[in-house]
Amino acid sequence: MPPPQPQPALSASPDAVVWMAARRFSPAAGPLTIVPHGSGNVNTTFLVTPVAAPTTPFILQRLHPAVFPDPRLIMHNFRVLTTHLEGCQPRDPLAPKRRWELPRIIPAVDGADFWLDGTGSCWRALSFIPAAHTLDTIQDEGHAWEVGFALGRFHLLVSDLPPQTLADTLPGFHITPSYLDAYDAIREQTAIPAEPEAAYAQEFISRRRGWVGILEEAKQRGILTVRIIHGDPKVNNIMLDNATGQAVGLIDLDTVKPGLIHYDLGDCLRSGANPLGEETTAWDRIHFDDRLAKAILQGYLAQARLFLAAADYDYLYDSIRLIAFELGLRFFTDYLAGNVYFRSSHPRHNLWRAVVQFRLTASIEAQETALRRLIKELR
Ligand code: GN1
Ligand code: MG
Repeated sequence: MPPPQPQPALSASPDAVVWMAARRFSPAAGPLTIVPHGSGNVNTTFLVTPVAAPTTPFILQRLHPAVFPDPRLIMHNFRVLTTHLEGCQPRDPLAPKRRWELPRIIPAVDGADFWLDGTGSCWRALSFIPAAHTLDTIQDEGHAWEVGFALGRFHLLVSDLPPQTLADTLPGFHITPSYLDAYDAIREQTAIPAEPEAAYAQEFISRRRGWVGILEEAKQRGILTVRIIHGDPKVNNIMLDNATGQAVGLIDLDTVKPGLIHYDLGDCLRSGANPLGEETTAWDRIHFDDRLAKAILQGYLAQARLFLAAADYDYLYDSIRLIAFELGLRFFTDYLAGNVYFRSSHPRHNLWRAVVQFRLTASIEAQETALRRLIKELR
C-alpha cells in the first residue's frame, strides 16, 4: 500500500466547492441548508436540505481522495450491492414490520453517480435514512444485540452475491501483515518519539508479531472462505430506528468488498464491546465487556448461523483479538507517519487512539478462555 497523502483541507463550515457539489445533486433551484454531518474519520460528510418544499434531505459526501483513489470502483460496487439488495427485502417471522433500509445512490442532475470537482475529488449523494440515528458507543445489551443482528442480516443478504462481482476497492484493507509491513517501513524512516505511550505501543506490537498472519494463513490454506464484507461495521455505522431502537441497516458502504467475514465480526466486537469507545483517555478503565460481546454474538448468530461453516467458528476468538490489535497498529503507524490517514484533532490523537485499542486487545487476551467457551456455547 502506498502511504496516503494528507487530504486537502476543508473548512468545517461549507465552502464554495461544497455548495457547487450540492447543486450538482439538487435539481431544485431554491436555497439549501448544508451542515456537517456524522463523525467519520475518513470521508467528509454533509446533510443538505432544500429550504422550500419538497424538503427531502440528502447526504453529500466527498470521498477521501487518497484513501479511495478510484471512485469509479467504489460507485460500481455501490450499484452492484444496492441492485442486489433491492431484490431481497427481508421478512422476519417474529417482526414482519421490522424496517430494513440501506443508503441509495442519488444520481447527479446529469445522471452520473458522482461528480469530480476541479481538484479531482469525488462527490456523491446518498439517500438520508429518516427517523433513525446512530450512537458512538453501545448503550446496553439490547442495543448490542441489534448491532450484531444488523451485521448478521447484512452478511446473510449478501451471502448469495458472488465475491468476484465486487472490485477490491482498498487493496490491503484488513490484511494485518501488510499493516505490520507498513509499520516496519515507517520505523525505518522515523525514530519512535520518546513518549511513554509510544514505548508501550512499540513493545505491545513486538510481542505479537508472530501471530498477525493467522487469518490470512487460514485464507491461503482454504480453511476460511472469501465472502462479501461490509468492511467497517463499527457501532456508529449501524442505524437505529428512533421509535423502536431496532437496527434499521448499515451505512458507510465504501468498504463493501470481498474479504473474510471475520474482519467484520472482529471490527463489530472491538467497537461494540468497548463501553468507553475509541476516543477515551481513561486507559485504566478500558475493558472488553463480555456481556455486551455475548449480546452482539447472539444477535449476529440469529442470522449468520444460517450460512457459517464449522471452521468459521474456530477463528472467531482470534478475529476479535486481531482486529482490535490491527486498528491499534494502524493508528500508531499513522501517528508515526504524521497523521496522514485518520482525521485527528491534535498531534498525539492517533497515538492515544492506538493505546485504547491495545488496552482493549489486552483485555480480550485476558478473557481468552471465557470467550472461547462462549463461542462454543453459542454455535
Ligand atoms: C475509519 O472513516 P470511518 O470512521 O468510517 C476506517 C476504519 C476504522 C475506523 C476507526 C476506510 O472509518 O477502518 O475502523 O476509522 N476506515 C477506513 O474509527 O480506513
Ligand atoms: Mg468507514
